[in-house]
Amino acid sequence: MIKKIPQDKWIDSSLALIFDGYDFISKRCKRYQSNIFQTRLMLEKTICFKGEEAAKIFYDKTKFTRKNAAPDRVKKTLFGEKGIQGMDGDAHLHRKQMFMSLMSKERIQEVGTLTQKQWHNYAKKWERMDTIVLFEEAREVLCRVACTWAGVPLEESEVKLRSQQFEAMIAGSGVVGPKHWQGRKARKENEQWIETIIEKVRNHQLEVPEISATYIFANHRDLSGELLDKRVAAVELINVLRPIVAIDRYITFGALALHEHPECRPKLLESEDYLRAFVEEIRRFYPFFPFASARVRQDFDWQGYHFPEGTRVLLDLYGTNRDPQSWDKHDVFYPERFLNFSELDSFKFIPQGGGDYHTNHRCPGEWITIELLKVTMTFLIQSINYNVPKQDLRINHLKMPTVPASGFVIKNVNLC
Ligand code: HEM
Ligand code: MYR
Repeated sequence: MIKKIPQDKWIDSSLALIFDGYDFISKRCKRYQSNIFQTRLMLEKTICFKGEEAAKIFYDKTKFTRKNAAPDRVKKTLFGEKGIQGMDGDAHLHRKQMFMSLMSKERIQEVGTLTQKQWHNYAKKWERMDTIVLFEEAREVLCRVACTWAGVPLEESEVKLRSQQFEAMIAGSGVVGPKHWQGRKARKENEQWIETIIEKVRNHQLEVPEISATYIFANHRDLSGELLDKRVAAVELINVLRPIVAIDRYITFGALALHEHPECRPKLLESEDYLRAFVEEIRRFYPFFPFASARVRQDFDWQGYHFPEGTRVLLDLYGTNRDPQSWDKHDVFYPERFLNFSELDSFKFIPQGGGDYHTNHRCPGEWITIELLKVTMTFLIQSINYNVPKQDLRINHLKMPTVPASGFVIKNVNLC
């Protein structure tokens, strides 16, 4: 028997999404006593669901497609157009391989080492500064790291502009109003910059290392043997640069976690396993990527509910990571939970998506994210002393994406 999916009573809930932010899906799941409900977003019927079982079906490629799944406003800011996020089938597998080829152990270690060096350079500068906003500094550090690692030349005079452009694309994706339009503008300008670099590599005006993303993407051929359109190559290269810069938010959350849980500090230095667990708990606990979107490929039934072809579906990533049905003490920051956690095939821990890296849309940058967080937490504990003055550290859940209000201010920095 087909069960009726609980329906949100409003004609359109787009405004509610903006007002409820990260808690939009969880709040309604609670209201309807259900892990699934139907609503209208941007005037379109949308099924929202959360939890481990929902994530398992969401990553079944026979049931869902990514074509035309992301909202236009997200494509115009965060993702770009005609990039990997909207691809399916063999074309997606082939494009995904291009990203996965960057993720060898050596290359990940390299991005970690670059980050370590940049933190030390910045710390020397901080010793002469009165007040440091970690979120803003991390953005620049990561922009330098991302460009160096990916083979994108970055003039010293450009660092601020480019890091701000990446931030604008990220910050503009989940909001309405001027910030959103700044995000669109930043994407246009950033794409032009990267397109020129792709062109220069192709006509040998610019030499970049053969292992770099810039070289690999500029020379990548699609399944028909054609080079990527230069705009698409730029969109994909930005899909490497921008998310590395986006780690600035996790870093800021990580610094907050260290501040609020000082008892973790000695354990972090003693044990590599604890460090990893702490980093995983940062990714589970703090709100970052709220939902993933897809469309129903063809009609099917799941747990007695009917999913009609073409319907947009949102999977609540944040709500799944904090789902009380999957997690003890779901609302408590408790790194120990990850000491005995097997991530393999887990659909309950999905901060960067779920399923298989090669064949599905799971984030190929998870290892880089983990490595840079490990390096940064170690740096904050081992390499500098600092004070944390009184400030507004609240995390506004209505803002997507969010970060502690003050950006995490530190003072009196000394290199140890
Ligand atoms: C996909 C989150 C860092 C590159 C994704 C997805 C999420 C995500 C939720 C989509 C999963 C889905 O659609 O099912 C994050 C977060 C990051 C991060 C929170 C932390 C800053 C990175 C990094 C890189 C990266 C460092 C690259 C160096 C990508 C790409 C995709 C993706 C290319 C598209 C994959 C596909 O469609 O097959 N990420 N990511 N991300 N991420 Fe990340
Ligand atoms: C990246 O740059 O790809 C990494 C993380 C960015 C997170 C930004 C959160 C965006 C909020 C709205 C997205 C809604 C997707 C359906």
